[in-house]
Amino acid sequence: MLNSKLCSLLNIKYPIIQGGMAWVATSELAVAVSEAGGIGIIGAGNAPAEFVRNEIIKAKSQTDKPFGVNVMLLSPFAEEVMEVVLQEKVALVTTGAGNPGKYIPKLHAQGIKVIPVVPSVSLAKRMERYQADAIIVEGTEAGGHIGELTTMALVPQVVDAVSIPVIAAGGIGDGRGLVAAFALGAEGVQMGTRFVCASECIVHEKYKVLVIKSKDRDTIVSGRSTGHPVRVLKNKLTRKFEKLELQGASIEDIEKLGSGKLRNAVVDGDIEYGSVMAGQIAGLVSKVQPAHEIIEEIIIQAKEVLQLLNTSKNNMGV
Ligand code: TUI
Repeated sequence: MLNSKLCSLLNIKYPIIQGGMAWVATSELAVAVSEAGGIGIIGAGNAPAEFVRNEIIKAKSQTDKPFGVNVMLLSPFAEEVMEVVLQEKVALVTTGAGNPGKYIPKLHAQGIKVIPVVPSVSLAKRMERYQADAIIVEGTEAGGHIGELTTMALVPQVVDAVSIPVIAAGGIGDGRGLVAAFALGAEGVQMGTRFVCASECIVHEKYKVLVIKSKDRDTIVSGRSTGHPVRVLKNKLTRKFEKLELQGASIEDIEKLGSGKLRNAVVDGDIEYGSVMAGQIAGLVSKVQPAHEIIEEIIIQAKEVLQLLNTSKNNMGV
């Protein structure tokens, strides 16, 4: 089961994609995940194209394994970043926060696989029509910019609606989540929050500690009123956001409070007034460990769960 269509599509050992988190997912993390048998992703976020090129060159110098780049389509540099990934011919492009349809023919012409992240059935179907190689279906449990539906409800609906491989994301952090995703019809998972706490991840130590300390109800969605809802860990910034949104502040004022705040948390370790993006699974993340250990642990647990489900004691009376 674990050797799925996603593994053959991307030429990887395990069906695990690392989330392309802005500022967080640098070449260091991407290389570590790809070396461990998943596929690492460099998150372009709002970074200028030459910054992304440099990260790609760094990753190429450190691994022969395939890796990808996530292009955040709300970025003012999205067009230029696409040019860079075309020139550098990375193995995979994932996209977030928009419709990458117009870029797909050019990416395919360079042999680059394209896997958009979508939050709904209609977008998944549209991406299939645009010839996407697979689709990452992200539930609202995820960290960062999110849609409304849960992974549990959305994944099987997308699986029924498209023929391309579906990868589940949002709320997945261990082997149980991996098996659950396959039960819903997925061919793989994307995980972000668990990899935030990889030793190789460059986020500030304080960010990792906050994720590790956090419990089930410690994330909140801010920015619903701006049309860009973002899941983050609760802190002084989110309390300020809540107040502003309650007071009916303008979208411009609220966006001003949000912009640049992710960098403050990730790079400077400002976990009080920075934006500490994380998914609902943060409460499950208990330690910092190397990416290869995270992946091995998940695969071992997934195999144990599968075995357990196969035993007669647990056959749900059938
Ligand atoms: O993109 C993400 N997660 C992100 S991007 C990000 S950076 C950012 N920061 C502040 C505000 C906005 C972005 C942090 N986290 N996940 C994938 C994802 N894509 N979730 C939802 C979507 C999405 C939404 C609308 C994909 C396509 C879409 O299409 C709309 C349309 O029809 O064009």
